[in-house]
Amino acid sequence: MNRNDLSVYFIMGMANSKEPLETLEKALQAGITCFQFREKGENCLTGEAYESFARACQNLCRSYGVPFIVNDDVELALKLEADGIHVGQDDLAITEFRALAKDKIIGVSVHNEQEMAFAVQSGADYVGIGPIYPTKSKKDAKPPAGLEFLRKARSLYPQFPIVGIGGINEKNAGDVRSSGADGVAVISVICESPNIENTIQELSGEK
Ligand code: TZP
Ligand code: ICP
Ligand code: MG
Repeated sequence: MNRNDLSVYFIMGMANSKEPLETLEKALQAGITCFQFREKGENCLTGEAYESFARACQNLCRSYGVPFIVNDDVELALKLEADGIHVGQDDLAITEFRALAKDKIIGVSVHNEQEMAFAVQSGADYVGIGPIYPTKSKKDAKPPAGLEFLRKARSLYPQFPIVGIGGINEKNAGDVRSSGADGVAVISVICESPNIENTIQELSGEK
């Protein structure tokens, strides 16, 4: 994958926005470089509604030429021919997904050197490191880890695509980048922004 695709990586599901498709379109217009469909939590969609919401997000991403990544649900990723999948440590083994989807992007959440080494060896295309800062968007998130492991990961893997996640906003995004991340993965700072265009410019380091 192109490391630039991680620059401003927007993640969203129904739970994160009152008007999710409008929010996604504004974010695409403003220049997000990657999107992850993450339909989780209480009252999340299931069945046909889930699939058609996913397709609507995918169609928007397509029209802006932005990669559409599915969180966790390998079956959905394959059915929709998504551009990739993002998995956690307790989800399907990376090698199994690779066997099913040779050309797809595979992202993996990692929290320490051991998990990172395993993801890299297994053929992941990028890793997500976090939560860097406290987050309200993931109930079962691990305690915030700060920038230390991110710096370490970058020093161990100078070229490997890495995105930081968790509590990232306009003010701290620069610190995440200068600690080695190719980009920032965010939910709430975009979903709750009164000015999505401005927020995305600031996240991208252009402002
Ligand atoms: N994984 C680690 S933190 C997180 C996920 C999915 C949530 C990030 O959301 P926010 O609102 O940008 O902190
Ligand atoms: N990193 C990314 C990019 N996405 C996630 N859902 C996660 C970590 C937990
Ligand atoms: Mg998971």
